[in-house]
Amino acid sequence: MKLLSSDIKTKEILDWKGVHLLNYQFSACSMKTRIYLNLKKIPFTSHQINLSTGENFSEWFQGINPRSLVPVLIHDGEVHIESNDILEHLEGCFKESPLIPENMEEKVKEILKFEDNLHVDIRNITFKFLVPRFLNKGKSVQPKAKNKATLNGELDSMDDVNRNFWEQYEKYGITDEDASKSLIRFRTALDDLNDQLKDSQYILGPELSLVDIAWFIYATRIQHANYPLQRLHPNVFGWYERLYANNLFRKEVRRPLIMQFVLYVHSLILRLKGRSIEDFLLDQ
Ligand SMILES: N[C@@H](CCC(=O)N[C@@H](CS)C(=O)NCC(=O)O)C(=O)O
Repeated sequence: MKLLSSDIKTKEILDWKGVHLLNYQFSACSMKTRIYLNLKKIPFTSHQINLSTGENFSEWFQGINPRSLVPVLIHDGEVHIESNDILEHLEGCFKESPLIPENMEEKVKEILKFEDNLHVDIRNITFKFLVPRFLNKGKSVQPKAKNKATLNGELDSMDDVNRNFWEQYEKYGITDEDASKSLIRFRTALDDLNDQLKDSQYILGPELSLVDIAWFIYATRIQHANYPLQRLHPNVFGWYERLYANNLFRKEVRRPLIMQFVLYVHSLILRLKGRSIEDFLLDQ
């Protein structure tokens, strides 16, 4: 999705030349775009927007993406949001080593749409089973600027969605009901993927595509949340391991040791309390 320059309040970025990615090291959608840029060998400048401190709610950032989400691509002064749209836009500009197999444009679009619809589910799973609530306590969801954000000159219906998510999360966390629904949706999608990968090296056949990059990120995240991918979907696990062997994938999903340690302790606590992802799966 390309934004109109008249909707951009942070005007300075309209002069930026080349490829710039506003992203956060540990955001799933950001990882997706970084892996893509690595694989395509597209030189880019990375600008970190720290989601854990709420930098995405700053006036500067919201003047670029009113939805307050990363990643954002700034390509020769044009602003593109939505990670899958960003990949498709870049694929249209950088034709070498294509990552959309010939005559598969529609199929790729369809799968990416499906993947995007699961984003709320991966978020529920992440904040229920992976990230402890106290880690989000320092996040400052700043009050909305008075003048409403516009997209394509119209009020954006997604404008307050992210802000509302954090307000609800602060009060109630992720409810058991929402977490269970999200787990079922993911398990069903992974079952289908497992069938697709039975006799195939990549999701769409013998060639690596955008769809593999997108699903690699989900497979990483759900395993970090201790989902038993190998046991429940062995073909997906095999495919994941093949991609993970490639450093261009692996380096973007790496987590510092201290973070691994904190998340490990949290996972032990969940297990002791009978609140782990495995416990929820048993109840389904
Ligand atoms: N559909 C969007 C989703 C973007 C999204 O939700 N990004 C997350 C990180 S993966 C974010 O910026 N969250 C902001 C926050 O946590 O406040 C896309 O694919 O780009």
